Amino acid sequence: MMFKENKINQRLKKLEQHLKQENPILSEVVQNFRELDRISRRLGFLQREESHATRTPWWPLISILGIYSAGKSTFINNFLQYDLQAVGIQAVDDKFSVICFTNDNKERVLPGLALDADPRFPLYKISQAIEEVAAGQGEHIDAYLQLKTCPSEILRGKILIDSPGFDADAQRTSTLRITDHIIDLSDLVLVFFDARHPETGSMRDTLEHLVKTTVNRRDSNKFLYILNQIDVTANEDNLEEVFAAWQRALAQYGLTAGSSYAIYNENSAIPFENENVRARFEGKRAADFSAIYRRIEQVSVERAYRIVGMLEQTAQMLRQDVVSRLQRFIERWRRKVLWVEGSILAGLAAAFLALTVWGGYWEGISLKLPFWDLVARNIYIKYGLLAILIAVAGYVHFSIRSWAARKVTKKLLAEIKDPDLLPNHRRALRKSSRWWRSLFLPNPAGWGRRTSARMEKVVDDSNAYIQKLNDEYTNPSGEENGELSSEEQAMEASRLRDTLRGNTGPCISS
Ligand SMILES: Nc1nc2c(ncn2[C@@H]2O[C@H](COP(=O)(O)OP(=O)(O)O)[C@@H](O)[C@H]2O)c(=O)[nH]1
Ligand SMILES: [Mg+2]
Repeated sequence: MMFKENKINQRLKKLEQHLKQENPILSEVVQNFRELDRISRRLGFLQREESHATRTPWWPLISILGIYSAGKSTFINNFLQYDLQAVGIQAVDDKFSVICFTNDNKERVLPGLALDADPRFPLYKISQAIEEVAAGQGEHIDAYLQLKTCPSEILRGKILIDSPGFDADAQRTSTLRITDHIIDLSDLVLVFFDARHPETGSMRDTLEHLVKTTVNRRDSNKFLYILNQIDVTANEDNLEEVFAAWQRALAQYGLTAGSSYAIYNENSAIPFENENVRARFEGKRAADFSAIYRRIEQVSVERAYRIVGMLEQTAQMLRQDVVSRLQRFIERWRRKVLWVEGSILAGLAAAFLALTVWGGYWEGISLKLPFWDLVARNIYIKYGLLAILIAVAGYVHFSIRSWAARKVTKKLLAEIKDPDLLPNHRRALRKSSRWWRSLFLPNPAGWGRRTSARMEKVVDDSNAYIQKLNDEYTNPSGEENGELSSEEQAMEASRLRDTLRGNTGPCISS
């Protein structure tokens, strides 16, 4: 049956190859995830086709949301330096486009189904989520989503999502559901507004669904609010007014966190009449664009740290949560079985004693049972009775074992917070309490000193990866990276550590 196992193996191999080009450190991390997979399978925690690696989103996800015609697609084309997205089309024809890198040298469009069915992509099983909020819409997944591949080098190691506006009423619920889902999964969310109407009704929808629902999030600093098309304010030269009006509109919905920017697209911009104004606008545009691009680059770095963090957390979870729960299980289970069986034996002994005393079969300290001679003399009866006794005792013993295992399992499973992992925990508990496993084995099934050492090594490795990532990204000597002062670097490094510690990132659950 080895060939079946290869499916997940192949997938991990592909991932490894892909990451080798993008980020060699992460491709080593895949190896460690494999090691954790092996350990987890021996513990019974993972099935053959499951992997901890598929629970990790490997590519940073940057989504571009906002109202229709705010210039989202134009921005993406400009960012990619590639004419990928149709610009200025009707909202009705518009879909969410998940944009991934390809080295095929030509772009390709795949139906939404490709995204729904592949756990490597961020929108895996999105149709289920849609079905929950809009019955019947889940099967029309292709009407909402598409996968686009693009050979732009700038895209390497990232996934972008371009989104439609919120105009079409019929598809509203599903569109909003997908939007929420995408926001949850994203590492960075660019919310686009346009300076042509910074506070009018057309923006209310966007404000309500993007701003109001997101201000209280823990990850609210992943939102960048972008006022686009500010070139339209050039001729009246009232950028400050328009910007202030926009900020007020955002504040009205409670937005205080996150950063805001003002930009425009040079190629789509209306001509500037005044040279001074033009210079000012170009300055503003250049500054804000580079700030936005820097955040986008930063996201890849953060994601690398987060993946390594995820590796360590998975190892810790296995050790502290899975293995220690199994150990507690075994202890409690053993105690329960011994206690129940002890009580039964004590009860039987007491009953026997009481009956024999009452029957007057005791002569001093020796017991004279009337039928004992018969039993002792005939070996058939003797061994027959013994066999029956053993069978009954065995039956009772194994019934008690499995009853106690069920009881203890139920108690321990109630502690588990993540319902997705319940079947895994249950399977591991079951594996450690199979009938052939002695009650007195100190370790859970699949766990021992060697496995423990292997796990230790994964934790050590993940610390080493952090060091490597630090060397690669923070560059303490500051020789090559002249942009950051040492103070900024220290801040950057501490921000990365916070990201690593605080946020496990979105999970693709399979
Ligand atoms: N004046 C001006 N027009 C823009 C700018 N960015 C995009 N546009 C135009 O706005 C229209 C809508 O752009 P598009 O990218 O399709 O918007 P989307 O619906 O948000 O994807 C197109 O006709 C673009 O040429 C900008 O910065 N300034
Ligand atoms: Mg568009």
